[in-house]
Amino acid sequence: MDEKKVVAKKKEPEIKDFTICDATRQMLEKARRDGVETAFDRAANMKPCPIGAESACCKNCSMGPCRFNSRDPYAKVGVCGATIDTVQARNFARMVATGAAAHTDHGMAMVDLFREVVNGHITEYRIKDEDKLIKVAQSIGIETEDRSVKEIATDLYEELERTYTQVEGEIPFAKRVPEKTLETWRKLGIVPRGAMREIMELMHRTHIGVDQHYENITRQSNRTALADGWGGSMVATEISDILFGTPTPVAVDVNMGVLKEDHVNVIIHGHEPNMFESMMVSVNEPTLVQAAKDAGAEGINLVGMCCSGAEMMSRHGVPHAGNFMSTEAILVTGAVDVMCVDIQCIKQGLVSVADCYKTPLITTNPRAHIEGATHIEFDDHNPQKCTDDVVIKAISRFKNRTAAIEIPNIRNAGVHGFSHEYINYMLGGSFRSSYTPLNDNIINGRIRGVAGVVGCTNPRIKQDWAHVELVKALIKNDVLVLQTGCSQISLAKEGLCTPEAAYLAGPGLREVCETVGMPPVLGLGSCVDNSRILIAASEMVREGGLGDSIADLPAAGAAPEWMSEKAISIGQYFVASGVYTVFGVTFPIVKETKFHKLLFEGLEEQGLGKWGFTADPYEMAKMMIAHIDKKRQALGIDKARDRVLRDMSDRRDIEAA
Ligand code: SF4
Ligand code: MSK
Repeated sequence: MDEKKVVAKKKEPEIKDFTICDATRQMLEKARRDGVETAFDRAANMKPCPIGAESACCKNCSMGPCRFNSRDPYAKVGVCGATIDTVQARNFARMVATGAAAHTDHGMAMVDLFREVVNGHITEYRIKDEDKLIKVAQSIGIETEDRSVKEIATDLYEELERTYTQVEGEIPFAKRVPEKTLETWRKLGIVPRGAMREIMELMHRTHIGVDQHYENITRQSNRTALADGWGGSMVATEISDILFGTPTPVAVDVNMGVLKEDHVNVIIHGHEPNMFESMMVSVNEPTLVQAAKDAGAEGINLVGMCCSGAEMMSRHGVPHAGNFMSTEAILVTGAVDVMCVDIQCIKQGLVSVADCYKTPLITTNPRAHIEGATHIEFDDHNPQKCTDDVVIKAISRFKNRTAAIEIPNIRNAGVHGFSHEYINYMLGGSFRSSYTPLNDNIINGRIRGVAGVVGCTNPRIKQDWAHVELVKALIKNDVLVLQTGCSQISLAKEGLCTPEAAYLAGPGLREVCETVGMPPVLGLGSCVDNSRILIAASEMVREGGLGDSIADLPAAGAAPEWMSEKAISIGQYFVASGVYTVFGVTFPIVKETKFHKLLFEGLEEQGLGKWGFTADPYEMAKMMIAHIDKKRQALGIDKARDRVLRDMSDRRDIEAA
């Protein structure tokens, strides 16, 4: 045998193991032929650091970094004496703080925009949904009778600014929290004051030598996460609805087949509605449409991705091309004439892929530049300047296209845009709009419970697979599924966001879906719109018959393919709101620790929800259903009931129970 060392050639990972999305798979195959690398390849080539994966290290000061042994986590302490519980609680808290900061900074930008619109300093946007303005104002005690829209709106932005800047007291939307849930929070001292204060205090507490009790750190993590869910995120959703319109169901196509070879294709990816609202104006601007035609195109085709896409789709019926793990792959089509991004979940790897296909990658937000991308700053006071420039760049790229075009011919129709207001209307009708039919159907057992299945896709797990298998198992067992973000797109691509998908549901849920004409999987929008699920849960409690707090509801949440720190903040605010929340892929702490026990058991004993973990979607479904059944039993609704027509006195009895 040759003396030379024989180096075994590393086996290339198989593309079929990366994703169940056929369009993404087709493009990953082309990428391999074209010699283009994506996050799927990098994930396959980069083994996750086992210590980091379990947060079993600390680098909060230069006496460290200190590493712990996850097999024997109490064998040693950090140089400063910090225990594994302190270190993990601090690491987890910093994830909550970052995720909450992302949502609240986005929400604050929406309030800034709202204020400028109300004061007449920005005229490109206006209040589109006055009805929603009035309802939101009323929900936090603002007088609306005999007052002008401007007066109500002025009071509303002044009040909602407190969500961010207030230093004492309770955030405005605490008024929407069911009484018993709020009582628990007050007892635990976790009602948020203002998001800036909570995030600042949490970061302070995680500095070396400050808060060194994992329970106390977690109390502040709860408070900060709640400032996100019931504060930053909820304000972002409500203001966006007021300014740009509350979503109502709309039929939309999803998947890469929404690209058009003979059009100038413009993709929006990120999270901020002000940017894509302006882009919608720019792509319809007659001079730009003419310029596109002069360049040989049939027109301009606007398409969304990730959460900007989910929001545009819900609100305006703009087609959606794919979720987080498809954003590099779509560039491989060669048909994207511009990808315009703003904030959050924008992979830096897009730069090199875009470069391979000569697609301009344009950053627009002052908070988010990317080395190698072109920056055209977006300004709310003159929004079209940026978006027009982006479209001009796209037209120029179309004219000079050199890349070979291959667009997967796959489009999946579906119905999206189920705001909590619409769920109310849909189930109750315009004369009796309420959550009564939903609660009744849960009480009589047709619907076993409600699950929120949300969150990202992640190259550490086959794209879309866990979302799809989990949701199929849930609806088969009569669990109604509410969705947001990238998860919603996973299910849309499988055709589960259509009323016809009711045939995959259990007999009870199927009957309800067929009666109402709704899909068994309801898409509510972007990841910020998880706040819609909180409001729906509060409405269910308020409606009566399902307990007094969110923790009493036969409900559960899941993020089976999560990857971002925002997901951790979302998970924590669902847990702190009373929801059993199960994550997949990995859970970033060591199992055999007191901190783990606190998150997975202790919080529930305090009257909140709790965390769960499994990477297996079938096991996840079982865990969620077991929890739903436990709650049904506690409510005394676990026995199958015959349908009875209830009169008012029956209803009063249910409410009193
Ligand atoms: Fe180590 Fe303590 Fe410094 Fe963390 S804070 S790096 S545990 S010495
Ligand atoms: S974009 S946070 S990958 S849902 Fe909201 Fe999708 Fe997760 Fe980002």
